[in-house]
Amino acid sequence: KYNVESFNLDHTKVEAPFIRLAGTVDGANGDKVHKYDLRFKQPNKTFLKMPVMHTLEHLMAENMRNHYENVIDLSPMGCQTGFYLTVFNDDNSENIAEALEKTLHDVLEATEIPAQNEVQCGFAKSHDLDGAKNTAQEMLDGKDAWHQIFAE
Ligand code: HCS
Repeated sequence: KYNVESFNLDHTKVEAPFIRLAGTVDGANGDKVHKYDLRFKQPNKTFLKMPVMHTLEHLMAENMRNHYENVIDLSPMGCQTGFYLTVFNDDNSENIAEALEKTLHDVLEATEIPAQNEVQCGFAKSHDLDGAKNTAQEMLDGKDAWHQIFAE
């Protein structure tokens, strides 16, 4: 049985913000799929409001792929403290940090939200561009600590 890695992480011991390689799955043909935990908020202390998360998801899902070609998916965590980024064949979180930094700068520059319409999105009213920008700035401000996952 493949277990849910996150259920085995002690969320009281981590210190957000951070980037964490959360798991790797070997494909049958030699490719590896890596799942990263991009943690923006401290678990059980703070959280991202849904419209903010949603706008960050749209902007990051679109812009991350311009900076980094191995993206499979970027999706919000249900606990509203961060995102999962799933990629092919790259277990070096430095590369992820580099792409995330560029992507968050794109969020700061954004003038519109990609796919914010009822054809392309399932809850087009639930967005917050200013909130997403504030969160992107906050995440960038914590960049020097992205490599440190656990509190000392
Ligand atoms: N999580 C999706 C985008 C949905 S709006 C993706 O492809 O990264």
